[in-house]
Amino acid sequence: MKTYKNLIYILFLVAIPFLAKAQKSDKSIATCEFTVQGVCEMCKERIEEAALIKGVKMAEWDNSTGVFKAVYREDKVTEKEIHEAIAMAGHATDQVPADSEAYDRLPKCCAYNDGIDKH
Ligand SMILES: [Cu+2]
Repeated sequence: MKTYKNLIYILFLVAIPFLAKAQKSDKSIATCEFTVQGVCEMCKERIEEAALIKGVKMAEWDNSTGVFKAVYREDKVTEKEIHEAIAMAGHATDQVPADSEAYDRLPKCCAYNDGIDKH
C-alpha cells in the first residue's frame, strides 16, 4: 500500500512540468481577424495556403465578406508575418499591400483590382 502511495506521488511530481507546459502553450495561442482582398474560391485556397506558415494553426478566409481569421502561436509567429505571407501570394490585406509581381501572376478571374466581381 505504501509503495502504491509513493507511486502516485512520483507520478504527480512527473506530471507537474507537463501540466505547466500545457498551460503555457495555451496562453501563447492567439487569434486575429482582418480583411484580405480576393474574389473567389481559388483565392480562398491561395490565401489560406499562404497564411499557413510556421506557427499558424488555422487559417480561414470568407470570399463573400473578405474577412480572414487565423489561430496562431504567438511565440512562433506574429500577426504581421501572416499579413506579409498573404501579401506575398498576391493578396492585399488591410495592413500590407500585395506583392505586385505575385498579383500580376494571379489568374485573370482573381484580379480583384481590375474590376472583377466576387464570384
Ligand atoms: Cu480567385
